[in-house]
Amino acid sequence: MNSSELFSESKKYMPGGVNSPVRAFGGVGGEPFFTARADGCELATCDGRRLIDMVCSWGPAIFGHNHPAIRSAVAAALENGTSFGTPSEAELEMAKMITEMVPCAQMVRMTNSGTEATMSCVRLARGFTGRDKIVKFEGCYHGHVDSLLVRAGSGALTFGNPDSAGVPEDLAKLTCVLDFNDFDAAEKLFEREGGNIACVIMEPYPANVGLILPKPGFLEHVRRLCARHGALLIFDEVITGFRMAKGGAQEYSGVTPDLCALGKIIGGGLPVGAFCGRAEIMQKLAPLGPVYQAGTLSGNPLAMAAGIAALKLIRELNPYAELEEKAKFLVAAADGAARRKGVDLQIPRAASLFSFFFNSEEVSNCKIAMKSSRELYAKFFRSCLDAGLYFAPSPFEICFVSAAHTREHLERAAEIISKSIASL
Ligand code: KE4
Repeated sequence: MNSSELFSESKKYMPGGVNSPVRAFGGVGGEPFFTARADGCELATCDGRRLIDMVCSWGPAIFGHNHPAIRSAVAAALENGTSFGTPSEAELEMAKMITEMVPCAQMVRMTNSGTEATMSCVRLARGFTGRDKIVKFEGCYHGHVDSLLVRAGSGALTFGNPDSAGVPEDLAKLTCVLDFNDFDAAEKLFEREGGNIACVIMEPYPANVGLILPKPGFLEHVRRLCARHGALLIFDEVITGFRMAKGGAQEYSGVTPDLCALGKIIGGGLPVGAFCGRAEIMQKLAPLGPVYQAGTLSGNPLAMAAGIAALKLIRELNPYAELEEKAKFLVAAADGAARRKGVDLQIPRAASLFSFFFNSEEVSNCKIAMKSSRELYAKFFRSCLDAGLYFAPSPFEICFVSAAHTREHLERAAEIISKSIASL
């Protein structure tokens, strides 16, 4: 079957025909393609097309798809079975690597997704502080956790339900929402509620409304407010972890949180999340402490093998300077084309992360991001896709480059980007 046939059949069995909403192309219109296989920076679709992939499975494929080192590590682990439900050596190796590479990590707990990781961080912060209120920033997406699906980003924003149905009002009211980069609002909230706040959870570089850059001093400001009022600072580094630098956004910014959620890259493409932080906090977790958290497949041997192989590649290749140069090259191509065309296009970039806002205003928070033209993004997306370049099917996501994007891929991508912008 081709993608269209697969999609219409899939819609009979899966809501929207997908297992995750953003994949349905609702943010850009049209029908999604189905992928048959992925190698390096290319996707082979069920329609016989080969696409240059700028989504990279939403972040995990930092070394490209189907990397031989990751594939062989999983194959070797498979010889020993798929799941034990007991402690295994690979979990120890993964925990050691994370504690060595992530500045805040003194102890680690593995999960099966980023959502589980952020959910566990919030519960742990509430258990550690004995407080109920939590703080997040509008547009930040932390997975589909009830208490965090409040003015959330990513697919929640794309589909116009940043406050998801099914979240009880009595729960949502414990979540205070601030505008990102609003120093005064954060200060005033803590003056009013400081003693009741268990934690602030934030994407240090929000990447689920498109990319928003923290203003100079903002991360430090939030860090100081938390310390002053006895609240924990949680960095959701599911995207930025191991993506911006070996030590993620906390290395890149120099700001160290109390807890950190991880995912994506640490799974090497298999389902993995993790959370980590100060030992005195992590030791509140069962079986040592009163905060319960668990998972049948947490630390799964195949997922550990894939993640360990990915982290070994990071140690060996240190890809960050190269990834940043690739991002700069594509940003420059898009910026030049937009100026020649006379179209308003903001392209924020930090390390190798970047996104496109068709907007005349610099985007410093979610409200400004929402003023961006969805129509122009959809036209840009479709034009690129028709020419063989796949960007995220939503204006509220970001672009991911990989170590597998060659000079030829980048030059082809730049050419497609330029022509697509010229055609708007
Ligand atoms: P998962 O539960 O999807 O593994 O992770 C949730 C999550 C948590 N925190 C951040 C900062 C995230 O970006 C995510 C998930 N990212 C989205 C894309 N922006 C995953 C793609 C999807 O939902 O299909």
